[in-house]
Amino acid sequence: MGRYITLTKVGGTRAIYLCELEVYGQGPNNVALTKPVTGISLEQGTLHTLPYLIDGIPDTCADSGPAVNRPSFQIDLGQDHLVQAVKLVFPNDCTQTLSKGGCFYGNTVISVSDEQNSDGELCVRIQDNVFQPKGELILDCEAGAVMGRYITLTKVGATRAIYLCELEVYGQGTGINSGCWRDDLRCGPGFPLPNGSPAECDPDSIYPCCSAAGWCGNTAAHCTCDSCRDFRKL
Ligand SMILES: [Ca+2]
Repeated sequence: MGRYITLTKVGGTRAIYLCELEVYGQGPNNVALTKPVTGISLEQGTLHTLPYLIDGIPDTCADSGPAVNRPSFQIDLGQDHLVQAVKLVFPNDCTQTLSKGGCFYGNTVISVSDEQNSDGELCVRIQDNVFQPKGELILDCEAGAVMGRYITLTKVGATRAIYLCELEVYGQGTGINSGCWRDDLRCGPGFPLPNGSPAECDPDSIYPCCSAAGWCGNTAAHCTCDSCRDFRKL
């Protein structure tokens, strides 16, 4: 168990020359990563920032734009999940985003539902309108876990916009995926779907290509190598 992987040539005097160091293991999966996200009651001009909510990069933030009534973000997990916890990642510099309501997260509800544009069942409520400085907030669902496909974050009764850099969701899928790709971002013949066919990569996500090693991604090693497959072109 650990976070950092170190490769060392012990006692060596020669340099290290290596083309790839891959690591395999298990950790808690953010099941919201790269999933489709929509804004409810948002202005069209701010919709382009919505993917920043689920791109896995803490420095990119989604902005719901000018004050709107009851602003919401909704993530489509693609299939039912038993959602156990969520993590909110806030902007690095709240003073730059106060005018956007960047770090105030009181009276905020995170819910799980089976239907789009529906609040569904409560996962967790942030009661007090507290100032959340830079950093993150990890919250367990109050009832332990809630089953559903759509995750909705709503500022109830708010007139301030939402400005949030990442909404991570932790839970377990049911194993049933309506698409041709897997939640663990593996792909190719070595990583089949439940029906036995090779897993693809979601062409509408930020990881649309399958590498020779069987990982969905977006670099040249995923998209343009001889044995790579770019599912946006298929
Ligand atoms: Ca982000």
